[in-house]
Amino acid sequence: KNMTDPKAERTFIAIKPDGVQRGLIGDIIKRFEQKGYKLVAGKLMWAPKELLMNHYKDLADKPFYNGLVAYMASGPVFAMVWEGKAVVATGRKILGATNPLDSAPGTIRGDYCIDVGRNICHGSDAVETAQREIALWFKDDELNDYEFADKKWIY
Ligand code: 3AN
Repeated sequence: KNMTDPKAERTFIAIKPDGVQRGLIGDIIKRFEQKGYKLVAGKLMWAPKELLMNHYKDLADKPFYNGLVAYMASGPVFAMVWEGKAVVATGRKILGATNPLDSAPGTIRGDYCIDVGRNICHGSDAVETAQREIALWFKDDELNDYEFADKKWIY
C-alpha cells in the first residue's frame, strides 16, 4: 500500500459509550460513508482501562482525566478506522468542535450533545496521532485493504 498517496490517509474514529447507548452508531457511520470515506476497520469493544489511559496519556495532568477514562470505560465503544483524502482534518469537521456548545449544527456533536464530558465521539487530531491510535486499538490484520468497485464517482 502506498502510504504517501493522499487518498490513503487514515484516521481513528470512536463512538464513545454515550453514542453507543443513544443508538448513534448508524448515523455516525452514515455521515462518513456519504462523504465518500472508506471504512477500513470497525469493532464494538469494551475497552480496558489501560488502553484508555494510554489513548489519553497526553491529558493525564488534566483535572478531568480520571472522569474521562471512567466515562470511556463505562460501556462499549465502537472503534473505527476511516480512509480517504484529508480524512483526519475532515473527520474532525464532521465530528464538530470538542465542546458541543461550540460545535456547529450539522456536525455530529452540534446535532446531538451539549456536554463536553459526554461528547459522543472521538477523532484523531493529526496524521501522526492517527497512526498511534490505530496501532493502539487495532491489530494489523483487522485493517482491511480493499478498493471500492467504482471510485470515479467519489474522487
Ligand atoms: P478532542 O477529543 O476533540 O481531540 P481533547 O483531546 O482536548 O479533544 O479532549 C479529549 C476528550 O476529553 C474530549 N473528547 C472530551 O471527552 C474530554 N474533555 C476535554 N475537555 C474536557 C473538559 N473540560 N471537561 C471534561 N471533559 C473534557
